[in-house]
Amino acid sequence: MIKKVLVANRGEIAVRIMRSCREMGIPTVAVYSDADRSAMHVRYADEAWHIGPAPSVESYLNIDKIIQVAKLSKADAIHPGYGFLSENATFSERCREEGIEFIGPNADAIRQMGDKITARKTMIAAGVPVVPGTVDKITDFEEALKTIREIGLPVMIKASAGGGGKGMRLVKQESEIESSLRGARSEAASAFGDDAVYIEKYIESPHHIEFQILADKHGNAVHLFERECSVQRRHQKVVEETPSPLLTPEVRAEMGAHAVAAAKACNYHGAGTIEFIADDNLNYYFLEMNTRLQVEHPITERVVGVDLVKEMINIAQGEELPFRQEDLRQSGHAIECRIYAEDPDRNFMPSPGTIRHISEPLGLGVRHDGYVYEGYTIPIYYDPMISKLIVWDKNRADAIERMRRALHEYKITGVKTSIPFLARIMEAPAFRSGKYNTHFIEENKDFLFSPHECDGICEDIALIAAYLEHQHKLEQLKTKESSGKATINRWKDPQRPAYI
Ligand code: MV4
Repeated sequence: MIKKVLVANRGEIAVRIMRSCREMGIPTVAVYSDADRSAMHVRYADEAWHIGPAPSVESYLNIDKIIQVAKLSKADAIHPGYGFLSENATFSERCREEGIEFIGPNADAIRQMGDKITARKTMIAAGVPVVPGTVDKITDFEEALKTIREIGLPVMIKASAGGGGKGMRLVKQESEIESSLRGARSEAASAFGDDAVYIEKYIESPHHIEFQILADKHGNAVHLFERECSVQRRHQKVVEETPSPLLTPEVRAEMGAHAVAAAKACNYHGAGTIEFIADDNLNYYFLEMNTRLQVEHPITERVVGVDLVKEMINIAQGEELPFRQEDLRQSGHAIECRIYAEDPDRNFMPSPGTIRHISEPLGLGVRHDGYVYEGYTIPIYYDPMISKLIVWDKNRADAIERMRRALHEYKITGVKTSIPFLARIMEAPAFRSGKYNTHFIEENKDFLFSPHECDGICEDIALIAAYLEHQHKLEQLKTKESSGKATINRWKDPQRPAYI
């Protein structure tokens, strides 16, 4: 049994993992950099250890330091969260060598899925549909030309060591093949230290649909249905929802079975995600597997009723999955919005700074996974995501209204945020109809970026006006009190602004 968990991460995900640990009665260890001395995960944990300077390579990516802290603090397991060391095979391996349980898959599965050419081969062998394209890496022009003539233009040249949109080239004409191949290979070599590339047919207007899976160490695996993640900007997810408005029950069941087959094909254990791209006609293909807990996991938790972090911990300590596939159902609809400290009106420039005021949305069907507080300064060194807002309701239309309400309640001043932009997405007819694909933001930019009343700056002005009015009233009351004429209790003043 796991006795103490070191969380090798920061921000909202570190706090979220520690919450499950606390519910399970497992003490937690935080690690933190110079930039995170006053961070929420440091305050939440049962103990916290400093691991180095602000830059990630010297702190949250420093394997030796983290292993050293695990030993000194007597943590017998490490949860890596997402990002940082979460998909680092060497780290998973090192934990095992040191007798520390890595709460995630073993090194072989991470390596096998991290290399996209190997992943494609594994999926083909397991009968999972992959995007038409090459099985082996492509090195020379003649080879590339032959393949491309077989599968037809347009194609994508992708780095085998890439993923998540890194190291990709779209090729529309034969004349572009030579330079794209050379460019993709040298980019892959410098970015990943591996110049292997492969070619896939380009799927026009795709939907990004991913299946959550859980697998234990006894050969049991289930899927927890899908997430639709087609609202993206520069390969950065913005809104996710489940169930996908695109899928039919039949296709969902079929894709789920393929997702389970994919997990079994790499002897997977832990939580993982099988990414597919699907076209409007519901043709779907395996894209890649993410061997970690994902940012958007809470929508699955809400609709399926499972705490994924608890399941990961139980799997790591050798337990069998507590449910079979037929025990799992999707109930209602969940949507997640990622709130970033960035300015949608200035091309999403990062907007680091100090949180002056925050009032978080609450109420029926709302979950807010965050880590910032009033007076907290968002460091420039890490991802600018402030929090995730997750709502649930019985159906999609009601969930959208609930998200609109929650975004309306959410007030942050001090930094610019993507909240007004997200509110606009909830109002976009293309989103509301459910008929959107990965080009949604690009195709709806006129609607999404047109000026409209009371977002951003207007909210700030309203807040300042309410505050000044309140101050003015207090001054009046003070004057009356000092002259002995006060008649009302200032705290019961019905004119008092609600949120000051
Ligand atoms: C593709 C594709 C079209 N055809 N592969 C982008 C992220 C990475 N996971 C794979 N990506 C894509 N791969 C083929 N063969 C289009 C994309 C793509 C995309 C995929 C999902 C969500 C948003 C996207 C935005 C642009 C391109």
